[in-house]
Amino acid sequence: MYTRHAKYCQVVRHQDSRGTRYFSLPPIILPAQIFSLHPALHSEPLYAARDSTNDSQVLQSMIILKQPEIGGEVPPHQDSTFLYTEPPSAIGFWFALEDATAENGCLYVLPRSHKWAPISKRFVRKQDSSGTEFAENDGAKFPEGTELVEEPQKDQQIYEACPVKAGSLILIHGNLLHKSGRNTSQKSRVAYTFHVIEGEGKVYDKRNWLQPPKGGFLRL
Ligand SMILES: O=C(O)CCC(=O)C(=O)O
Repeated sequence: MYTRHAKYCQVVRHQDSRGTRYFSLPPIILPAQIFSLHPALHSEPLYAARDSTNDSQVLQSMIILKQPEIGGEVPPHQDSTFLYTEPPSAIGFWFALEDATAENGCLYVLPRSHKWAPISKRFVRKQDSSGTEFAENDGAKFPEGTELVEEPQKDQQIYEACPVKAGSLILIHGNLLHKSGRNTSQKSRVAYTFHVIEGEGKVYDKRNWLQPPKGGFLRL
């Protein structure tokens, strides 16, 4: 296993003895140190994968298929808006199952936005049970100890493409603004993603649109 680093995310690729380059699908136990020690993470430990004692829990998992020519875009968002804990702790694990390029709809991120972009909204169930809505977030807007690390950079909205090879993993901080483009190519783009939250010392909000099954979320 080796790692490749970028300003805003970290990519891990796996190669087994037969030369295939795909992660096995969960359950996977990721070596936490790989995600926590590199300077690309701005010298702060990546909080959700920091160690195995924080009662990490796996929430939704999805296969996201963008079909050739018609695969749609995903608008800019922050994952902690959708998977809110108090304080925020969500982190996305995004695995490319096929090469992802700017042409077939790879991820785009707003570099360093996790340093200044607060979780100002939350996606919640409506109180009358008639559906879901965005609500103001009156709770913590950054993970514990990382509040207002940088001044807000609202005028810097230049997203960077994150093209990766099949088998790569991109870790997405819950505050990081990211999106993905349309698939305008002849090639499909398939990704597998799931999200992890910390259980210890964090409260998974009862208003969140996604609620745990009986017995709670899967524990890592
Ligand atoms: O795969 C995509 O196109 C978008 C994925 C994404 O935004 C996410 O997993 O949070």
